[in-house]
Amino acid sequence: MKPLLSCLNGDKPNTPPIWLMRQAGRYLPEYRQLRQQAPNFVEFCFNPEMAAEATLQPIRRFGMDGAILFADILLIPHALGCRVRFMEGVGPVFEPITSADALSQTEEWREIVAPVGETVRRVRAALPAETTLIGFAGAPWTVATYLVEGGTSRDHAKTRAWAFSDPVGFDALIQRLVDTTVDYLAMQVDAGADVVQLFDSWAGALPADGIERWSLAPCVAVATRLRERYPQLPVIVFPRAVGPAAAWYATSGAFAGVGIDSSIPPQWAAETLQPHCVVQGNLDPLVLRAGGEALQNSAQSIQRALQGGRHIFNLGHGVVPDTSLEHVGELVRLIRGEV
Ligand code: 1CP
Repeated sequence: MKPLLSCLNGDKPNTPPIWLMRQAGRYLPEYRQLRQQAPNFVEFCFNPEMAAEATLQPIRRFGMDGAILFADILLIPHALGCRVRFMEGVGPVFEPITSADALSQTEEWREIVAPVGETVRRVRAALPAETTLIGFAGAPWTVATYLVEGGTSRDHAKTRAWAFSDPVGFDALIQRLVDTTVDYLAMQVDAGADVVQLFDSWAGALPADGIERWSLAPCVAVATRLRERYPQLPVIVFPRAVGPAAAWYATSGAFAGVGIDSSIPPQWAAETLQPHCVVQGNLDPLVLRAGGEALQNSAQSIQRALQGGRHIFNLGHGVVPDTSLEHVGELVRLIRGEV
């Protein structure tokens, strides 16, 4: 029995299953040590032995209900010929693109991402029977922002300018990313992923009609096409910072779960989203970092607000690097009623 998978498939367990976005990564000393052994982050992600080890590290230490594949949302554009470099203290860097033609039209990308499939197979073989394996990809809009801006950006102004002034040209880029993402996630499912999540981290940068066209519609397209191939596959979507538009994702029928960021009132999510799908979230990562009473109060009030329906406990965004290991362990025990 896998509680997280069963919950997405319709069960309502007494305590919510728990996993944390960015549960693998720099707050773990064993991750920092492993990371030093790779020449750069891309090679680390494409090394199945190392990536499988990074996936398993938080499970060994804390026993979360879900293991998220160790990879990155930017491996897809990288494999499509837009090479990414992860620079210390800067983040990901690309040569900015201005046309969908910048992406390679060949099938070579499949070979480039094949090591990610091998990582999934290794993790699958090593995971405890009760742990759900979560595959993932970036949502087309969020991936597009990195390509158009050339990296991380605060306001995504270039991407929005392109989308608003040349919507048809921008749609071609989104469409190409939809097609590739479907096949990339199918590869992860074939290798053993139980569930997949789409990260739309920058969906909240769009105006409401833009959310509908460039975040919701492409995410629904990816999920629908995946479920044509795998009718039982649960797809979770995380449209960060979209506010009440989160309801569109929940009522679309395409997703088994919707992840909510910390700004969404859990009570609102219980009333508006939970009748349609599982709600995943939404403890503020900085509350986890703070620990103590703030952590206990906040985690319990989220759990209480969402306990009438199906809930997967998670953060509202990723674990921050200077989070204490004790706080993560305490959160897992707290949610399971062990403290
Ligand atoms: O080791 C290092 O120093 C690199 C830090 C790091 C890690 C641990 C990056 C660079 N990516 C990852 C792994 C990763 N990324 C995972 C698997 C591990 C896990 O979740 O436990 C996942 C699911 C992601 C997803 C990801 N990458 C997102 C979506 C989630 C989110 O945080 O919003 C995004 C936006 C990225 C892009 C990315 N990767 C890395 C950086 C520094 C960035 C840019 C982030 C930004 O623009 O703020």
